[in-house]
Amino acid sequence: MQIGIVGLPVSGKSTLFQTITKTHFDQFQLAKSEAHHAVIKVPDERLNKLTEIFKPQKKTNTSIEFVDVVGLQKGDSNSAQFTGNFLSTVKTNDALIQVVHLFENESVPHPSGSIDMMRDINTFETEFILSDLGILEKRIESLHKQIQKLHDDHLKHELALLKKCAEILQEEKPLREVEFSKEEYFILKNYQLLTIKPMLIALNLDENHTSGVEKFLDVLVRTKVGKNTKVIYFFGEIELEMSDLDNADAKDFMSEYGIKESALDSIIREAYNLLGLQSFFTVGEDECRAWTIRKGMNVQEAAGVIHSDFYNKFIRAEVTHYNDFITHGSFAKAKEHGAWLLEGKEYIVEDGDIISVRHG
Ligand SMILES: Nc1nc2c(ncn2[C@@H]2O[C@H](COP(=O)(O)OP(=O)(O)OP(=O)(O)O)[C@@H](O)[C@H]2O)c(=O)[nH]1
Ligand SMILES: [Mg+2]
Repeated sequence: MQIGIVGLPVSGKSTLFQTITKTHFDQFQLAKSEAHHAVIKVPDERLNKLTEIFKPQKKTNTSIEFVDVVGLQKGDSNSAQFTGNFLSTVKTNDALIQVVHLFENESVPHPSGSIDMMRDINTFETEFILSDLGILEKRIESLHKQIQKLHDDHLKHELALLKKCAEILQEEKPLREVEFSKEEYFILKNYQLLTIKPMLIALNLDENHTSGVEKFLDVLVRTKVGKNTKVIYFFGEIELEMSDLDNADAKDFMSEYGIKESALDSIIREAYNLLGLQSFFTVGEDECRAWTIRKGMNVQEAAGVIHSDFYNKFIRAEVTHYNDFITHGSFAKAKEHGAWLLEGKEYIVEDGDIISVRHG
């Protein structure tokens, strides 16, 4: 899974990127015009606990790749200028985090001269909408021409869909809020549209906001947050300072500032929600591992994520939920209590299942 961090100039994108990836940029890296990539391990207390119990040789978390997307032109940000470089880096992400500049910092004033959450979010949305409209209109034109020659039903169907999307965008509505069928998504995927991507709005606050955050959230939730959009907030500067501390010190630091959840934790939680993801585990003496899959996948599909052979030669799967395993203390005890089950391929995996695949 790849998540792109986007936003207007000096909103705190690189600050957030460094915080969640525990990296530190020097001036040279900050000025670089390419995107920065980093893969982070998704922290999971349950995996830690399983590792304590099984003492495997290896522990493997699932991972998320974050991209600090650069390429927005600095200076006049009344209208953000999307360069080709920016667009090509954004297009490939599964979801986007939009950072919004709400911190007051005299040495880093907001490029537009004032702090205004709704203005910034709307500016950004408008640019995304215009970019998508540009792509769709070009394709609609060429489809018209093709259909005149070919009279192909698939193309007609596609044309109707693209026209519907263009109309929605013209009403200034992002496509992520629209309910599409599976087939429609499949067609639209080819166009790598921006407004169809799930969006996490991340409000970058300063220490004066540690109480009263609700004020910002209320406004947003009432006016802006439709389907496939979530809002989180973080304290860019404070959390960057904190990112070097070990867990215990970081907890103290957070409670000192009244910060309830770190940026990384809230981003992972909401990104999983937005993308409809969940984790399951495999355990053993050689490795304890967390795997990420989409909600609704059956156990044969989940087995295929581990290895394609497990999918092809799937027989059954032993399934015990993490909570039951912890409650009963072992698979044998879980089995006595009916919490260890042998499931067929139709079984729908639940978040936290511990799975062992039996295959041919
Ligand atoms: N006081 C304060 N300063 C912040 C905060 N977040 C970022 N800054 C400062 O704002 C400046 C810009 O932050 P960056 O993270 O580089 O912003 P960016 O969005 O990556 O900027 P560009 O990539 O240049 O568009 C830096 O000097 C940060 O130290 C914050 O929460 N509080
Ligand atoms: Mg930056």
